[in-house]
Amino acid sequence: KSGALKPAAPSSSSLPAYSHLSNRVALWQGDITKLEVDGIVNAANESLLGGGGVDGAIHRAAGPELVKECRTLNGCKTGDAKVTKGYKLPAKHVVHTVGPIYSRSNAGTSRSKLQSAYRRSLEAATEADIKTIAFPSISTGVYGYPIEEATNVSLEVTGEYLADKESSQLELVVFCVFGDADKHVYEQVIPKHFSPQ
Ligand code: AR6
Repeated sequence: KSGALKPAAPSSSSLPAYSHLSNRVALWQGDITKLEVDGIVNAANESLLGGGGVDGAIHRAAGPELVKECRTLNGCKTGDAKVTKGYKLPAKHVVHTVGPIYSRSNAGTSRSKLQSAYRRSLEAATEADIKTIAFPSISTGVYGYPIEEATNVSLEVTGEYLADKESSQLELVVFCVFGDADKHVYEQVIPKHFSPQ
């Protein structure tokens, strides 16, 4: 009798410890490319041909097949979203969206474009039969959108979308925060939009 312990499951197949905000919404801190969900959202640019930040991380982890598929899509307008396969990612699909470059003098337009990026991502995910999806904090890096306002937009649009029965096939939306400061902001803003389960 060996008495050996069962080997630990490889980390890629173990479910991350999401902290649930409601039965269909969760917050998770870490690298979005590690998440084993149906779809991860990419904060891309209009070319869809890659870049820095989360876009660069997703393309590196997915491998060169991703940019090949992206080349066939003819870009993506700000506020719109397009779906590809996930290739070497643990996620089956990538939902590429383009958030606005924040403009303080045009804050209303920036806000409606950010709302549209979240809404179109959720719609495109629904069309692709994605049931579990993870979002990074769109536009809040290189594109300069203030994190607190962007967080309100992401939670508001997602809450509205999930309340609509047409979207009932979406089982889980994960907000993936990278840094501690962003996590803190989500924790502050969440109670305005979701009541604890
Ligand atoms: N996992 C999760 N979140 C991440 C990761 C990661 N691996 N890496 C960065 N973040 P940004 P944007 C967070 O700049 O502002 C690109 O060049 C990051 O901390 O990636 O929408 C595109 O090609 C921040 O909170 O996206 C575009 O040109 C968030 O992701 C432009 O940047 C978004 O930051 C898009 O700018």
